Amino acid sequence: MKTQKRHTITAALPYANGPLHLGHLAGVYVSADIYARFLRSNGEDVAFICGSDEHGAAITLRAKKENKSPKDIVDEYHFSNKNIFEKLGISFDIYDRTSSKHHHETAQELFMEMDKKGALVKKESEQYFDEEYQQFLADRYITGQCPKCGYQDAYGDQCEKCGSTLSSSELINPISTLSGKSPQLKSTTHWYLPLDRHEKWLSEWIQKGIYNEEQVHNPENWKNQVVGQCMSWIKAGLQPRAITRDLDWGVNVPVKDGEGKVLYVWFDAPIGYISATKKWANENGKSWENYWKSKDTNLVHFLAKDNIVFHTIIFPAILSELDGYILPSNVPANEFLNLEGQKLSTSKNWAVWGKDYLTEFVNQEDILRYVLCSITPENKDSDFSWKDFQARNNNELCSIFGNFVNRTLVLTKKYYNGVTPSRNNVLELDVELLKTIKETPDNIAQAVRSFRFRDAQAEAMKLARAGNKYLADTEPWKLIKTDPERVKTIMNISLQITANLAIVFEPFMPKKALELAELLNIKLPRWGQAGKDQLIPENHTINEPRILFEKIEDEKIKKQIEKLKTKEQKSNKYPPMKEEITFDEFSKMDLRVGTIKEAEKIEKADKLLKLTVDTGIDVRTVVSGIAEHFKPEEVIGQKVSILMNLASRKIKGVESQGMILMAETEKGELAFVSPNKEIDAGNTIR
Ligand code: B3M
Ligand code: ZN
Repeated sequence: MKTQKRHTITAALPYANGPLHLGHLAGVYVSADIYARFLRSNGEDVAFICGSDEHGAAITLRAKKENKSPKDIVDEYHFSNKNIFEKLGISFDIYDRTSSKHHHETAQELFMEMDKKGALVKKESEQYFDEEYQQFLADRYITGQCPKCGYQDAYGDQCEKCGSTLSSSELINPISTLSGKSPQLKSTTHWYLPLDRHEKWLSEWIQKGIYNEEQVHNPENWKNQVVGQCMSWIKAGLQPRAITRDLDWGVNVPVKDGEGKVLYVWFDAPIGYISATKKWANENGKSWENYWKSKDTNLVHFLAKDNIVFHTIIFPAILSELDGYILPSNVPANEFLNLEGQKLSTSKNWAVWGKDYLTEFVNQEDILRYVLCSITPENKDSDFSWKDFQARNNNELCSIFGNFVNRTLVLTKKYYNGVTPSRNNVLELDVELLKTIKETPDNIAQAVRSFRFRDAQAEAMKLARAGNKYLADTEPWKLIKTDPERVKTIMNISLQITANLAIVFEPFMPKKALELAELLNIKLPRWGQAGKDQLIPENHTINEPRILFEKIEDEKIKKQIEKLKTKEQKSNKYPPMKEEITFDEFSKMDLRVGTIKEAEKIEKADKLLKLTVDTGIDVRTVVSGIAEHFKPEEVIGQKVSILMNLASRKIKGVESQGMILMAETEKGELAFVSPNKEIDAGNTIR
């Protein structure tokens, strides 16, 4: 395989609608960073591109929920996520944003280029429209019953219960999440990417690596699960895909009839890679086109498995219609990371947040990188557990790597006042070790280039292990009395291993690598120097020894596990607490004791009872969603708590005045909230 010297490396743009957790880091960014750092260290030309994905319904929904503007949301998370990446040493050359002007311009330009050459199809179709909000509803703005499994709260694009991909027109009883009412179908125009036209070449490209009659990648280097996902899409038949939306947040559609519409987020987001490259190139005196239009460039997209088809089918189809763009040579998607055996979930707060880690494990960023790399879900889902985290730190980083380095530095200091001793006659054992030093970088390089980051790091660790064993076997602390000449050789070789460890661990633990170089009093050498056994010359003086890795105590791990457990209880059992309100806000509610006088079913409404309630000051009708729990005759005479001054509303044609309070268990069972001694209707509750 020809080794390319120029690389465009992209990492999926995180949505700026929430904080980063370990799943994001292990799934995408740690792998991508190792790859980028390795290539840079090897002197290759790298553009490592990322940024915030700031469009789409994910953002506008979050904004609505928090009563903020989309701009507020993306500003908040853009900067906080950027900061987390920086602290973890993820070495993006640029961390851009898709809400920026230059991105909008690039996305519009490329859309127009495609539109002009007839690569898009304009089509009218019926879409759901919310009359009250005067707005067409993007998929995520519609919920309803899943036609496949019956789940009540499926989204317009997907059912989270059974995982089916849906279109909003398939939902049974669709409801607008804006008004809570059922939306109407209304006709609207959109632009489509006719994926059906691309099916044939995409299939050739994915399966055989052939594009434009040329072999551009070797399909054997692609992960099975990536090829598998692509082919199952292709086999199902590719359909035209709408690339515009009726929304007011996003990149405006820059052509006639485009008013009030924006580009679909999955159209503009990958173009974000291009606009970010342009910005970076401009600012650094480079030509962006070299990174996107040169056949000598190796384009690699890093992402997790839920983003595969966007990067292997949709974005390539877009690129193929644009002038001169290359396609990715690989899309080494990772699977998912679980947490303590359970699926990570942002909404259930079942996650370890990057921000929390950084504040609770100060100066231990590289430990996280090391552990996440060790458990990267490269070919199947994997699991993060705090116990395992602790074990990898204590048993591998401290007891092997740290122990070896520390002994080497301390003994050098003690025996030679920190001055590197000479190497004299070399024994069989030493020769073996020198061979390991020499072979290690090539083994790592090979693994990194084939996206086997776990293996790569394990290879680097093997060298530390070999060094540690060398000292344990030769016991220089004993030999120093009987054979001081031999000890010189041993310590010299140990220092060479230490220097090599600094180089080969740089892609994995960049801060520790620098610290190590500092301890050795050398400038961290580049990859090209790795494998050499004269990196530390005779008579070179090292710095004062210091411990490189600290043990993590049980107490600290216990705290983390407990923190997760409370999260679990909170998220699974009871809904989260609502926002704080003032006493004045509370006292606006007129709550009283009432007595149910009559009850009857409401036609065509399985859940509702029509109740006649004596409130002491009047007799009124209240519609209540309790019919699945109580028969009408069961509730007559029941004392209840009633919210009197709730604005009246029509429910299934019946005017309802007020609301009966019910206690609800986590299983959905209902109980009346009523006074525990005889109290007349009309008395207040406060
Ligand atoms: N914003 C990431 C996600 O699905 C999505 C990636 C865009 S990459 C162009 O969480
Ligand atoms: Zn379903």
